[in-house]
Amino acid sequence: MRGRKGLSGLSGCLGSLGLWSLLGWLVLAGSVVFVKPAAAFVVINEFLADPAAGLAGDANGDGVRSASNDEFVEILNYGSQPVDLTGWSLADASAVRHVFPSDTELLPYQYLVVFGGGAPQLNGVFWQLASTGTLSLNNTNETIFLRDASTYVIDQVYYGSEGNKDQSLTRFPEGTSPIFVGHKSLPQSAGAAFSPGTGVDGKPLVAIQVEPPVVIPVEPLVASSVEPLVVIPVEPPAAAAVPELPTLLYGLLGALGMMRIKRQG
Ligand SMILES: [Ca+2]
Ligand SMILES: [Ca+2]
Ligand SMILES: [Ca+2]
Repeated sequence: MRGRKGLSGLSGCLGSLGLWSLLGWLVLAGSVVFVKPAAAFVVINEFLADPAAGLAGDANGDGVRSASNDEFVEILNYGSQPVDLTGWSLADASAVRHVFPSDTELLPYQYLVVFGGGAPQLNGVFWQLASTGTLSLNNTNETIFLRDASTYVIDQVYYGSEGNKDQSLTRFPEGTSPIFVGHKSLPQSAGAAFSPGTGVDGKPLVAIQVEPPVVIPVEPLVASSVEPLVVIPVEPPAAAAVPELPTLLYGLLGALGMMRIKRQG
């Protein structure tokens, strides 16, 4: 059973994320100890192991407080791509408690909360009920695993006595913080003990807006006008004045006459 479903379509693209869990690191902060994969985009973001007594513990909003049905695990896609969670699972230290049904797609910056059971009444929240009928989260000393369809551990959280405080534990900043803190301890919660399917402040997570690159229009190349070549008329070289034939003959005869006069002299 599930609530508002994510858009279906794109298939999963983060199957290899499990490899990153090998890079997991251990952080001791306050008294909360947990292990987080180095760069997972889908994370366990919040969980409630110990619903408070009375309606204060009615996390799923169905008007009934249940120590088991009101337990929840909230996961968050902090990446920029949709993730197909089909076949992924949530488990505690003992057993798999929930297998995400087919067509479970988590959009960027979208939350999905899995409740132990009940009949959730939460407007606009993407929720599912534990497929095994229970999450069975110990209030103390428990580990929660999120695995992909290939059973690689995508994220895991260990907690001790912090889980037994009538409130959820949540990452803050959400999605990225390496530590979990008590939900009520955050000013943004305004005293709320949990925020299944929303941010600590009860609102959707505001995605980091990435400005699209500014495209500078490129003016089409304008062919530069080329002046036609100016052809300078070249005067043909003036032919050397050639004496006319009669002039040549007279000149030649004259030269012969001079030669004869010189011999006679
Ligand atoms: Ca419990
Ligand atoms: Ca309830
Ligand atoms: Ca939350």
